[in-house]
This record gives sequence, structure tokens and C-alpha cells, in this order.
Amino acid sequence: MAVLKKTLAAKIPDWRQEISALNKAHGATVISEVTVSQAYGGARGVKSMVCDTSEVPPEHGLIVRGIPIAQLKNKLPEEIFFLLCTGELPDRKSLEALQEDLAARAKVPAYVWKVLEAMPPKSHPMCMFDTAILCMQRESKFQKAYDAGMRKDEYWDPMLEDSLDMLAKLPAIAAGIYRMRFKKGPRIAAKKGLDWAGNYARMLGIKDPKGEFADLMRLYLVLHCDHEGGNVSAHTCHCVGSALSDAYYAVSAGLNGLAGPLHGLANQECLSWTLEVNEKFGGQLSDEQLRKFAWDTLNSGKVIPGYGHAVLRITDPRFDAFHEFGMKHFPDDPVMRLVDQVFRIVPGVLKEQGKAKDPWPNVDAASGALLYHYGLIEQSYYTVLFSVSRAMGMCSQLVVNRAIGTPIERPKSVTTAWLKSKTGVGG
Ligand code: HAX
Repeated sequence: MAVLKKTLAAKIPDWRQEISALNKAHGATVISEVTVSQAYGGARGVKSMVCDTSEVPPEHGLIVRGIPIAQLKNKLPEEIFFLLCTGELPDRKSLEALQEDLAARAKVPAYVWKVLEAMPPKSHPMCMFDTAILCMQRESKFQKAYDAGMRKDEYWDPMLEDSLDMLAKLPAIAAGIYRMRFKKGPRIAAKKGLDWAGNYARMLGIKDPKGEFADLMRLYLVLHCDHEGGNVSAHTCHCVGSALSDAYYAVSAGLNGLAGPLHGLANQECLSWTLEVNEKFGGQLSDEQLRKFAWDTLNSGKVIPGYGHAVLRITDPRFDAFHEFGMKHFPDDPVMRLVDQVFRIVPGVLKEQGKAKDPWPNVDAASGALLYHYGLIEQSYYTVLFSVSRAMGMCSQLVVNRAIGTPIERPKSVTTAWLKSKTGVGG
């Protein structure tokens, strides 16, 4: 049995026992209350689900299985996936075994390319990526085992199989979409022995004489890996998966949510905003001009992309990691300089406006400038990069949820009439 599966198989009985004991002893303990505003306000802050792969304390940012993301930024994405699933980092042998396993599963079925080629030429890369994942549903080992009558306590095993099969193929699919959609020439084959992110960088075909772009890809795929359970994409994936839909259905559903401008698409919007500023002022603008431009954006009813967060109340540590990478490798790049200037000015503007609860940059505020620097300039593609990484979080959450037997999700909705009667409005 492969090491990842073996590690999980050893841990799952303890997880089940721990949760069952907690539930038995404290099942009736109240952990959250819900106000009328929260019922209308996207359930913000309501604690009503469990996610053990990662957490996001508002004052600290992403913590993966107990380790702050800043301490993981030099790891490989494959190590992060192992950590997300099991709660421990792999040793060298386990990492190599996982890499070999992924390489053995990496071949993309030919029909995926046919489906993508049949899509209208101006299709959004996210729509192409989600379609590619969804059309592979026929490969699902979970679905086949379920149809054959698998026991409930075995669900996690084919869920892990589907996850590995899917994750292994995502770099090739995502890179293939990039080359097809933006007319970059034929697909580039993976190289044997290269890591998951290194191969993704290679297959994209971006010129990379110093290997810096591959390093950026490694960092990018680590930083976006997971962000606890309640964000739109993770929550959607969890909800769909809770109906025992397989990983192909659940992950593509989650990624459709990531494609929204308030969520993953913000990285595309963010760079557009930065470039708009850069172009308008010919690459040279004073802090005062930037402040005014930010106010103009707010006064026209738009958000400043890359700033604010539903949970965080600090500068996102993932932004810090990207900012550090850019300032280290190309501090004089005009777009990077502008990102840095926006970071100095925009939080003050948002604080002065007083609406955003979090005036600080999130993960999307710098990533686009880095990609742009290396020549990956097609902004509509950026959320696909995010998706390749976030698929690791979604898959690990699906595996863990199958392992601990999470039931179908079904919160209760109420009507406005019910809320009025509950609060005594209108007699
Ligand atoms: N610019 C302008 N206004 C902002 C703002 C920003 N960057 N961030 C929040 N606000 C506004 C909200 O629109 C809201 O206004 P209304 O009361 O008029 O509706 C008010 O401030 C309160 O919002 P909040 O409670 O602070 O924030 P929410 O939890 O409702 O929303 C968002 C969080 C991330 C969606 C929000 O901050 C936003 O729209 N930011 C810009 C888009 C963005 O960067 N999204 C990416 C987030 C990270 C992510 O998920 N990546 O995938």
C-alpha cells in the first residue's frame, strides 16, 4: 500500500474514536449563536462546520495542520498535500513515493482534449478547466466502488484514489488550456523526475532561464493550497461531496465558486486594476494621485480588488510571502513597485472610508504582478493557477470528511415572515 494511504489508514481509527467520544460527551454544548443579521449576511462568523485540514484565525492567517503558512513557504506542494491529508509532513522517502505515484497517474485521457477543443474559442479558462475536471467523472473509482456496494467506513479509500488521479493530471490539463486558449503552440510534455509544480511551469512554456518562474510556481501552489472550510469554494465542494458525489463532481463545483470575482477571480481583477493605474499615470504616480484613484474606485461603487477579507483582520501572510518574493527578485519592476505603493496607501484609504472590516491586502493583491513579470500576462488565466493549488485543499477535505463519516449537509433556512414573527415585527 502506498505510504500516504498507509499513513491515513493508521490514523483514521483514532480520528473516528476521538470525534465519537467528543460528540458523546459534549454533543449538546453550544458553540455558536445566529443573529438575524448573520442569517441575511452570508452566515459570516457562524461556527457550524468542522474542517481539520487548516484553520484561519483572523489575527494570524492560514495555519495548515497546526503549522503557520509562513513556515511552509519553502516546501513542495506534494508535501503540503500529504500534510493536509494526514496532519504530518512526509519524510523524504514518503515524498518521493507520492511523487512517483502522481507521475504514474498523470496521463490525461484523450477525450479531455477533444472536449476542450470543441468549446467556443473565447471560453473563459476557468470554464474550460472546470469542464475538463467534470468530464473526467466517468473515471471515478469512488462511484464504481459505491455502485458495487462498498461499506461506509471504506469511502475514504476510493475518494483518495480519485483525488490522486485528478491532482496528478491537473498541471497538464491547466497548462494545456493555457497553450490552447492563448495560442501558444502545441502542448509540452512533462519531464520525468521533475516535481509537480516544476512540471507545471515547464508545461506552461514560460521562458525560465534561471528557474525563478518554477520557484514562483512552487510557492504559488503552496500558498493557495487551502483556507479552512467555510470559504465559497471549499464549502461548495464539501456540500456537494456530502451528498456522496465523487471528487470530480465536488471539486469542479467548488472551482465554479472560485471563479467568482469576490473569491478567486479577484487575482485577475486585481492585476487589471493595478495595470489600469499604471497605464493611466504612465508608470509614475505620487502617493496623492494613487490615494485619489483609490477613492475614485470606491466612489464609483466598486471594490478595490485584493484588499479586504471575510475572515482575516491582518495583512495576509500569503501576501507577505509573494511581496517578499517580488521585492527580492525584481524590486525595480514598475508593476511590482506599484503593488508596493498600493500596499502603503490603500489600507489607509479603506480605513478612512470605514466600511471594510479588513483594510489589509489578501493573497490576490500581489500574485498577479509576479506572474506578469515572468511573462504570464493573460489575466483571465490566473484563477486556473489558483485552482490547481486549491484542488489539493478540496481533495484533502473530501478524503478527511469521508474518513470521519461527515453526513450530508443540510442547514435549515427560514423565511423573512418567520424572522418577523420570531422578532415580533408587525405584531
Ligand atoms: N474595497 C471596497 N469595499 C470593500 C472592500 C474593498 N476591498 N472590502 C470590503 N468592502 C466593503 C464591502 O463591499 C461591504 O460594503 P457594503 O456594506 O456596502 O456591502 C463592506 O465593506 C463590509 O464588508 P466586509 O464585511 O469587510 O467584507 P465581506 O466579508 O463582506 O467581503 C470580500 C469580503 C473579500 C468579498 C471583500 O473584502 C471584497 O470584496 N474584497 C475585494 C475583492 C477581493 O479581493 N476578493 C478576494 C478575497 C480573497 C479570496 O477569497 N480569494 O480567493
